[in-house]
This record gives sequence, structure tokens and C-alpha cells, in this order.
Amino acid sequence: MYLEMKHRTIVSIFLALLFTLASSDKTTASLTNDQIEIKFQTVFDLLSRQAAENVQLRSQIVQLKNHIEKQDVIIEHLNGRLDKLMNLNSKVTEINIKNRPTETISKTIPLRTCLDIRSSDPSATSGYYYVDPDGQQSGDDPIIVFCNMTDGSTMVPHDSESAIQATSCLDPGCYSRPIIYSATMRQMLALIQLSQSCRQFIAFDCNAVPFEFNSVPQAWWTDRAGVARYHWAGSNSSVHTCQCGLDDNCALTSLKCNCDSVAGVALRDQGYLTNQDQLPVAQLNFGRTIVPSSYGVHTLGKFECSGRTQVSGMPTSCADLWQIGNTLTGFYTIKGTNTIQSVYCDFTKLPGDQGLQTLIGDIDVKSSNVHFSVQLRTSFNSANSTIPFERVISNPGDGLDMNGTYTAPKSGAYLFSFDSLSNDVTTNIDLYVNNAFQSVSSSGSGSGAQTMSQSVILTLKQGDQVKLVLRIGSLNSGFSSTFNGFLLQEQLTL
Ligand SMILES: [Ca+2]
Repeated sequence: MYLEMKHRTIVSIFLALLFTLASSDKTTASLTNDQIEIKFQTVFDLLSRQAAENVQLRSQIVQLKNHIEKQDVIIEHLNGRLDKLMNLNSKVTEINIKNRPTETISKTIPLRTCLDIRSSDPSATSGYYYVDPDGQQSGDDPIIVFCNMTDGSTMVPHDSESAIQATSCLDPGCYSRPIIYSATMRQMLALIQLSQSCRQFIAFDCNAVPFEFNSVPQAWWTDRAGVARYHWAGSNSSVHTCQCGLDDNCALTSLKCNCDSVAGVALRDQGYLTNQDQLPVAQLNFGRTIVPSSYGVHTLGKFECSGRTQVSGMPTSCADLWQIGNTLTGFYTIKGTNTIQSVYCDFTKLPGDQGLQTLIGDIDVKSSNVHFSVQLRTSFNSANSTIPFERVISNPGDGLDMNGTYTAPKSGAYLFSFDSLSNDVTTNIDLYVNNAFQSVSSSGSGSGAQTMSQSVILTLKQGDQVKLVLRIGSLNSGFSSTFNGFLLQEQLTL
């Protein structure tokens, strides 16, 4: 369009010039033939240059068309690759679903660890599964992990498992690589709580790229709390070391890592980080990779946990209840010290978190019915003798024998009370526990019968014996003396 307009403009100028020359007698008359020829020549030169320019522009248009066609081919190729990637992604998803055990598909209730899956289905094969370490219907959504069914370990994938070369830079830790896991930190913390041990493999292929140079750290990894760590194997975070340092077989015996030798040859450090108070690795930092021939390539394994913490015996805390599968917040019963306790468990928290457990109190639980109530039928005045209570109102378990001695069937706190009617003499009744004096009930020496009573709470062990002894005086007949006792709170043997 632009060319066409330009061409038309030139032609119009040419025609206007001809018209001017032809129509103006004065102009025609005033111009010589030579002058006219020069003007015509100028116009023809202008047209010739314009024609050449048109040819050049047409060539550029052709080039642009070719370029656009090439771009279309590239776009078509990229669309094809995108389709392939999408197909691959859908196949991976399909494989993951197929690898899930039947029960998780049919019930959509993922188990908590791979070990749990293997326990529920010993034929389950290694692959990707959904698990929910912090419990179903609680906390975070289920996560997808790789289950190694050989040992039942649960392996959490992340975005930095392949070998990745650190980009070149000079300063310590100038290269930084945050690790993005397929699970939330809460789910990984729950997995740690459920597991006997956790670890993470890390390898560094190096050529003149040290972890530490002239005692200055050049590289570190960051733990889950954001703390920089300088050990590359084991669990001891107080030292800078690699596996060869732990094994005492590094390239230079004076150093603790092969790569720290800064030799111009390919070296490798690798090992497992095992401190589960620090794992998983949250970030990697390397530096001093600026030398043209140097390189550092890191490889970080999945975060893997194995084994299952066990709760032996009865649960004694909300943490125990969580370990054995309770994950819904609410009131629960746990074993206390010789008692049964009611607690409130807030399972939005994990074991180790503040506020997981709130003690409500002891629950009044007795392992059996323990009480007695007996009466004296006849008058009794044998000094320093155990008072026999012949009439038994209640005595489950036969704790009180016919001689008047009560043997505690359970350990715990007991309430004893006795009420008597003395004859008109001074009367003292002593209470003994295992033949040791504990308390006395007395009546004065006034005329006529007098009432006397006492109550006492005693903590007894199973088998302790309690009896009432008439020290002096006389007790009235006719069921006017009563001896009662019952177990207030049992010291449970759990
Ligand atoms: Ca959950």
C-alpha cells in the first residue's frame, strides 16, 4: 500500500510537470529545448530510483514472509511438544492412580504412611501413593509420596532431585536453590513423628568448588527452621564434615570433605543427612564457582522416613493417642499415675506442639466395689480387745472378717467411721492400722450411756489391716455401735 501510494505520487508529479509544460505558453516559450530535456531527465532519474527502491522493498517483503512461515513451523512444532508433555503428564497421573492400593481408591481414605499401606496390603508394590500422615479429616490434605515397599519407607519427592549445576558466582553461598516438596511442612513433621528414623541423601560433584575454603564456609544447606548447616553427612551439626570425613578416607587426609581439596579434578562427596530434628533440607547454597573450569553439581534425594514409632501399653498422653491413630480433636481418656485421666486433645497441633494436651482431671474409676458396714450386736467390755462386729450389713469381697479386722482389698484412700453408744463408764476406742495406733474415740465418765463417733480417711495399701480396739470401758448392745468404711479413690495398678 505504501509503495503504491508513493508510485502514484511520483506519477502525479510527472503528469503535472508535463501538463505545466504543455499548457503554459509563457513557460514553454521561456524554456529552451535543452532545459526541458534536463527536466525530463531529472524526472526519469527520480522514477528509476523509485523503481529500484520498489524492488528492494519487495525483496524485504519476501524475506518477511519467509520468516513468518518459519515462525509458524516453530510454533507448530512447539504445540506438538506441548501436546506430548500434556499426554505424558496425564499418563504419569494415570500411573499414580493405578499404583494406589485398591482400598485408597475405593474408600478414598489414605493411610498415614507407606508402612501402614504395606501392613494393610503386603502385596502392594513400590510406586506413588497418597498418604495422610497428620490423619484423615484432620490437618492438611493427603500428599503423594513414593513408597518403597521393600522396606516400607515413605519418600517425599521434590523439585531438585536431578543433578543440577550451580550457576557461576564468587561469594560464599551466592548460588541459592530453595527446595520445593510435594508435601506441606506439617505433613512432613507428622511423618517424622510417626517414623523411627528419617534421612535425606545428598551428593556434590565438584571440580575446584569447595564447601569450605581457608576455613571460610562457601556452601551450606538450610534446615527446616532456616538454620544454615555445614555438615554434609550424618547428624552432628556442630562440625563441618562429609561422609569421607566421618569414614576418615577423604582425598586429603587433613580435610573432612573431598571437594574441600579444591583439586582441579572431578571429585564427589555424598552421604545421608540423618538428623530428623533438622530435616528436610529446605535450601542449598554454594559459591566460589567462578573459575572457568570449575563446576559444582548437586543432587538431593527424596526426604525419606522409615519404621513406625510404637506406643507400648496403654496410652498416657494425647501424643500416644495420635500415634495410634486418633486425629480428631476432642475429649479422651488416658492412663495417669495410678489413675485414669480425662484430657482434651487438640489435634490441630502435632506431638511436641504447645497446647496439644489439656488435663481435665482424674476419673473416679474403681476396679471393684469396695465398702463395708457392720454393727455390734451384744454388749462388749473386753479391754484391749478387737471389737467384733457380728452383724454384717454389707461386706462385698469379705474384707471384714468375723473377728472385726478389715483387710483392704485395694490400694487407695479409704474413709472409715464408727459410731458407738457406751455404757456409763469412761470408754476409749482406738483405731489401728497394721497394729499401729491411728486415732481414738472417747466418751466421758458421766452417768448414763454416751454416744461417741469418729471419722478418718486413711491411705492404705492392698492387704493393710484396720481394726477397732476397746482400750477401756464398755459398749452398749443392740446394734448401737456401727463400723463403716469405703474406698474413696483407688490407686489403680495399670
Ligand atoms: Ca490430613
